Order: sequence, then C-alpha cells, then structure tokens
Amino acid sequence: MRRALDAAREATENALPNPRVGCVLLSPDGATLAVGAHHGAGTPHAEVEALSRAGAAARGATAVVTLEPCNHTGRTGPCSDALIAAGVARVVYAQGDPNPAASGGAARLRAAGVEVESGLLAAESEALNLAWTHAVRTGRPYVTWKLAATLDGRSAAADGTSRWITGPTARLDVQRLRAGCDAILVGTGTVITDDPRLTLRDEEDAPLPYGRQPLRVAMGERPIPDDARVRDAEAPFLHLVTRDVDAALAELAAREVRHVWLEGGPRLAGAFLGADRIDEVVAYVAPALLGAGTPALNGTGIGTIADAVRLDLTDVTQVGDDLRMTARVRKD
Ligand code: AOF
Ligand code: ZN
Repeated sequence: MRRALDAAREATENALPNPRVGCVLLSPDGATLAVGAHHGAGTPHAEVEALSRAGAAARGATAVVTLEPCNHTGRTGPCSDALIAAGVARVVYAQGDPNPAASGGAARLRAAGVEVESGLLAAESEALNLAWTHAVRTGRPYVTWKLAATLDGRSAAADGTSRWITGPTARLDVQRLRAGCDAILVGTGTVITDDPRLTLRDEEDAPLPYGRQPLRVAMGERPIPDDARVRDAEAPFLHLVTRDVDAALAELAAREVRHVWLEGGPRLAGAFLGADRIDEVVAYVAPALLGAGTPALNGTGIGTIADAVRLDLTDVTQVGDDLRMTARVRKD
C-alpha cells in the first residue's frame, strides 16, 4: 500500500477534480506484476492503468489500491468490472470512496466472489486527497486562505502600497501551492484595484510547467472591466455576482471545484471566516513592521478573545527571508 500511495503521489501533484490514486498488482507469491496511477480527470483510473500493464498476468492477482475501486461510468468505465473481467482474486484498498456516484465497488467485487479488504493506511490516502475527500463528503470545496502580511499582521501600508511584502522565494512558493488548487478566488474589489492576472507564472513571467491553470474567480457585485487582466486568454475566468459565501461555494462545487485558493482582500477573507468556511490557512509572514495599514483580515465580527478562531499548525517553514505557516482551522 505504501508503494501504491507513492505511485499516486508521483503520478501528479494535482488530479483535481479527481483524487490521486495508485494501484499495485501482486502475483499470488507476492511479486509485483504492475504499478498504475491516475494522472487526472479524463485519463484512465489507477486500476485500469495497472491492469493494462499486467495483461493476462493479472488473473489470480491481488490488487492493492489506495481508493475503493469505482463502480460507475463517469469519464471512464467502472474499475470494479475491469478487475472482475481481468480475473483479479483479491482487492485491498485504503480509503472508501466518499463519492456516492462512484461508490459500491467493494460490494460489487464481493458479489462477484473477489476477496475484499479495506482500511489499510486509509488516513494516508485521505491526507493525500485532503481537499477532494472534504469536497466530496461535504459537497463544498475545501478552502485554503492564503495571506501575506508583516510581522504585525498588515497586508498593505497606510498609503495602500503592498508591493512587495514578501520576497521572491515566497511569491514563487505561492505559485506552486496555487497549482495544487482548482480555483483562485478574490473579491471584485481586488480585481478592480490591483488588476491581478491570477495565473501560474514564474519570476520571468513564463508559464509554470503545471498541467493546467486554475479557474480564476472574482466574487462580489461590482462589475469587472472588459479589459481586466483576469479576462485574458491565459486561463478561464468566472465572475460570481454574489456576496453570499455559501452561494458562491455551491456555484463552484457545481463546476466540480474541490479546492479553492482564497486570496484577498481582507473583507472577503473575513466573510469566509465569519461563515466558518475557511478550512486551512497558509500565512506568509515577512520580518517587517508597519504599525499601521490594512489588516490581513477584516470584518469577522469577532470582538472578544474567547471568540478567537483557533488553528492547529501543520507546518512552519522558512521560505527565502519569510516564514510560511500552514494551519488548519479547528472544527468542533
Ligand atoms: C479517479 N482515479 O484511479 C479512481 C477513481 O469521472 P471519472 O470516471 O474519472 O471518475 C471519477 C471518480 O471515480 C472519482 O471521483 C472517484 O470517486 C472514483 N475513483 N477516480 O479519478 C482513480 N479509482
Ligand atoms: Zn475507477
């Protein structure tokens, strides 16, 4: 199973809107027959890739898969049937499939006489598919709020200037993490004031070698100018004309967005936090002080320390001259 997880990890950084899945086929004496992985929506599932590599040798084999084999015809056919047709004798999977449209593979396999075991390293598969698992379970995209601020929590100086709070290494790091999401969300105010591109690019302005550009989303009721850079041909763009956080997330979920990367401004982040819709925070903190200016977060309605939103740190790393802290919002 560890090798199946590694295969999933190595195949792609981002398979969204699909999960990252790996599969190892073992002969009855434990030899590896084939390894397969899923490379993204529309491409074969991990089981199918492994089966096609193993060919006739798959008869009597054990399939070790990180996700319960699917039982549906989505963009591809059901893996349960493919495993049965190939004569696989036993299936061991990690994480159950939370997707009601695709689940039922285990039952289907058992009904066909295949031995099925589950749960092995399930938490690792879920961690590999944190946003996907959350989104499929709740029907809502997983929301990561990215902020960049000075040591005293300011995202812009008193005169409005904000370029650049963090250094080039941190900015490139943001690009890498953006690539792991499938939508980049900002408020219409940010689009109008900053005219950002919201695409994945490197410091020399060359497109980064990622599979695809995330959907660019502006949320809010202000009209977006025709010549705004988010409207260029580099990536798709969506204007969500609403101020309701859950309405926006429902609209994104309907478009198969599983992981939202929320960036600016402070009021939009405040609205998401107030609605309890921030799941994770990635904070880039620059060793700089302003003492005045725009706070990173605004309008949360929190007035007393007992109401502070508490997070659990999952990572602290120095990137260039700045600090990156990753933390999950505690949910009870
Ligand atoms: C994957 N890769 O290796 C497995 C998946 O639209 P489709 O046909 O690609 O189906 C996507 C669903 O299939 C996905 O949400 C999950 O429930 C199930 N299993 N998906 O993308 C895989 N095994
Ligand atoms: Zn499948």
